[in-house]
Amino acid sequence: MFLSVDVSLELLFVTRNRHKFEEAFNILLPMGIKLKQAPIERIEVQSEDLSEIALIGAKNAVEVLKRPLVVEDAGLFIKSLNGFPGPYSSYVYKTIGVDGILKLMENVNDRSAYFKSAVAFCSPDGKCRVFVGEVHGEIAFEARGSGGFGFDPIFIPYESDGLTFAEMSISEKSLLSHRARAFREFGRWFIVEMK
Ligand code: ITT
Repeated sequence: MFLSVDVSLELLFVTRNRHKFEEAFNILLPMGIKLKQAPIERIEVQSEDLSEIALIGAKNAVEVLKRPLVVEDAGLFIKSLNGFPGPYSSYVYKTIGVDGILKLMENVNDRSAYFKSAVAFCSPDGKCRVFVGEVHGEIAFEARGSGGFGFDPIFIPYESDGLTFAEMSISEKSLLSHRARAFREFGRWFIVEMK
């Protein structure tokens, strides 16, 4: 689908994760905001709070890049594992991965979980804001699908008729995802702010 929008607002997204970038790009473009990827490493402080992690990352990045930008911190929170891997999702994905999570969930009946995204915006004049989004669902019993990234093959959002995120197209995922909810909220605010 082609939408004719006047793309007049440009903004950096500091991330090395091309999947996150692609999702966010497609969410914001129809709102008239064009993201550019700044694939540099961001500062990731140790915290339980994704908003704090994203905000400190954005404050640090704006000092270096001196341009308006966003940083996103996201994670998967599994109820029966007391919220694990949560803020440690990136490290857990790289170490034990999807199979490791499925192993931890063997014989666990309560499979409820949610993804959360915190998007932090900062501009060089010192203005910063954080926007959050969540999607609730369940951990699958086995990995399914080849789309997406990270824990997508084992996450079934409640609103999806049983499909995992990895079985959806990027636009289907973005109808429901934590990232889409946080970035859309950011976009609505940013458009008004930039007028
Ligand atoms: P940057 O720090 O460079 O932005 P990252 O991949 O490390 O990239 P995060 O710390 O925000 O970014 O991501 C945490 C991990 O959580 C990510 O690597 C995935 O394993 C998982 N994750 C986050 N959002 C996800 C999504 O939409 N689908 C599947 N897994 C996701």
